[in-house]
Amino acid sequence: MFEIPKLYPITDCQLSNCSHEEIVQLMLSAGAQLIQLRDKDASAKELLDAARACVRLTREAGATLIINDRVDVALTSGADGVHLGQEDLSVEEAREILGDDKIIGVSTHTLDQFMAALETSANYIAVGPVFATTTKENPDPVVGLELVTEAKKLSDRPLVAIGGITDEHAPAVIAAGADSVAVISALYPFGDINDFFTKPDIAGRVRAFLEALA
Ligand code: TZP
Ligand code: MG
Repeated sequence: MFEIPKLYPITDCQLSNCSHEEIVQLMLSAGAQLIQLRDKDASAKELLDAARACVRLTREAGATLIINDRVDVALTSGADGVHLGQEDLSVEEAREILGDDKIIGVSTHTLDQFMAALETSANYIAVGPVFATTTKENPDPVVGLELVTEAKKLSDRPLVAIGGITDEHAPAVIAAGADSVAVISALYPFGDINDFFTKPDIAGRVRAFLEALA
């Protein structure tokens, strides 16, 4: 079974004013072991270029890189896996393309979706949003820590919680049953796309999460 690290930071170029490569470098320097590259606006070519650069960094650091949405980019870049939503290829379709050695994660937003994901070969299952989020466009309704606890009762499959998680909340999310917390906005505290000079202290934020979860 995939030994999932407690912290699962996700890249966001808009919120950070940084390239994926810069973000990944900062996350790795702070000790992140599992990182997701997420970009809903990039073209396939842009995402592939970013993924290749980030794969070099995570390989060198012995860390794991997962690509959001794009099975083709995950395969071609040599990333460690892909993270799928309910509207992406299914886990088994992605498995056919990526093979048994790659990590496939899937997002779920209800108990029914979680139970359906248990029937697949997903290496981890995410549930959320556990708290209100402003990062995702058209987020599903907040599921609360209740779904985390319910899901954990049903299975030992690595369980990731996502949505509005801060370093203050993170220990409670793990206590509720999550094996890992996936985080976006709390890593980019001054996120402001109009300010091209301010860069958030991403390494400092990752360290704060790792300390809170230690
Ligand atoms: N899926 C459910 S909530 C969410 C995704 C991708 C966004 C999480 O971002 P944040 O900023 O940590 O709430
Ligand atoms: Mg998706």
